[in-house]
Amino acid sequence: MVKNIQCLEKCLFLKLLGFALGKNKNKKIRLNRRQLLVGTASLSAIALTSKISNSQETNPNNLPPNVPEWTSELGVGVDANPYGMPSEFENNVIRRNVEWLTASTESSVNFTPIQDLEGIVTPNGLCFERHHGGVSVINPRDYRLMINGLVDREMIFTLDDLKRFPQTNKFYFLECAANGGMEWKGSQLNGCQYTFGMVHNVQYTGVKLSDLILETGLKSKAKWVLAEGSDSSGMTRSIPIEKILDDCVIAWAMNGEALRPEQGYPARLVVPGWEGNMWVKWLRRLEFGDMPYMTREETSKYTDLLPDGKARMFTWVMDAKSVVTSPSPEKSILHKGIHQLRGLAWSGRGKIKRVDVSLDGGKNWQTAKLHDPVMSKSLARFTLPFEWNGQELLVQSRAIDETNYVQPTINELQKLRGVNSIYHNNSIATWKVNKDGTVDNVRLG
Ligand SMILES: Nc1nc2c(c(=O)[nH]1)N[C@H]1C(S)=C(S)[C@@H](COP(=O)(O)O)O[C@H]1N2
Ligand SMILES: [Mo]
Repeated sequence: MVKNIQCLEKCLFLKLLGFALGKNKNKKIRLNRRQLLVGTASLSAIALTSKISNSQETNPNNLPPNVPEWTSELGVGVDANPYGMPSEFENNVIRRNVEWLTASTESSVNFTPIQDLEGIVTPNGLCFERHHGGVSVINPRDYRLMINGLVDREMIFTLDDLKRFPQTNKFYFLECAANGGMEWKGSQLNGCQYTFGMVHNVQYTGVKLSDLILETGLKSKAKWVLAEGSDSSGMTRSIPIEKILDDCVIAWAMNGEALRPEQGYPARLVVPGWEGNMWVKWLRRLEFGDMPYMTREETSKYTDLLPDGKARMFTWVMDAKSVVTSPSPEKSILHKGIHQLRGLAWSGRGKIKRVDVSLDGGKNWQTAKLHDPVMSKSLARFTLPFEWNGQELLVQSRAIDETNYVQPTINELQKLRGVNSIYHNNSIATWKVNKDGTVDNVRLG
């Protein structure tokens, strides 16, 4: 159990790579949809579900000029749903996990169904979850945040204390550093959700740490902060003081309501633009110190083994990245003619400046439309109309952020970092639209 928890993120993906290598000993790793469906129960279940929803037949009695059945009877009353749920016809829009990637459900991950979402806000119930020791259940009356170490006054805050400070309300994306980790060596998972879905974007309400610190005071020697979670995983990370004082937030609400238990109820750390692992949930303590604490999560984990045997560490920022969410492996093209290509782009360094889209595997590029609002360290929505007449397409998107950083190809990334990494794969993905309109995750070159 302990071993499972400790090596999960690495094991998960190594297991997955092993799976691919085992099946393709002498070939380049290139699994197609058919092979994956044969190999995995969870993916076939998804194919089945989408088949069911696609095959729901139209009832001609409900079509004009007839009076549809829902008009001739009373609707459901206001007492039916004290807390509203999506339409029953949207039951395919759910978080999903990959069973054979999962050591145990308590130390696991599921994925946001980004292919089914519009705009830039992730609904609370669809935000991917990543926890190393399950979801803690905390009565907010028993919640305390302790601040100790190199401060003038060590203090303990209740949740109500935190809510009396000036508040901030900002949108930020959170991306797990392992998002797309399975795709380092070759295309593996045939889904937008599985290859890009460890990201969510919500509006956080909370108190800026720079405001909270005015209360405790800070010793001049304080250079680092240890953030500690109160869940069974004892998640701990070191964060440099410059970042803490710049834009870090202790949040108690997301998208207007209290944090969901999965997201760290009643309070979590928000570390805008930096890897998800640092956004400590169920936050119980901040210790100010003069050195990084070198915890497991920043030494053995969340470091990248490079080709020369050295490892990169403290790889905090999430570099610019984008994905076409439709068409995508889950979003086939169903008819010929004009379509709206849709996608998401984000950067941990600031605002997205431009997104380019290619339909021919990167030979020609067009500039997509970026939709307002485009905010710093938040998902941005892009669209591009295109015409499809039954031809094969190789769809790609490339994000450029306000620092002029350009999202790399996988070949460029592998040249720098080799193929042993799990974390920080922000490379351009390729979706191959087949002649029948189905779409596959492929690797070019
Ligand atoms: N206390 C605690 N904080 C945690 C974790 C955890 O297991 N325990 N997981 C981290 C990881 S690896 C990620 S990617 C994000 C996921 O946040 P989410 O579950 O809100 O998507 O939380 C981080 N914070
Ligand atoms: Mo993560």
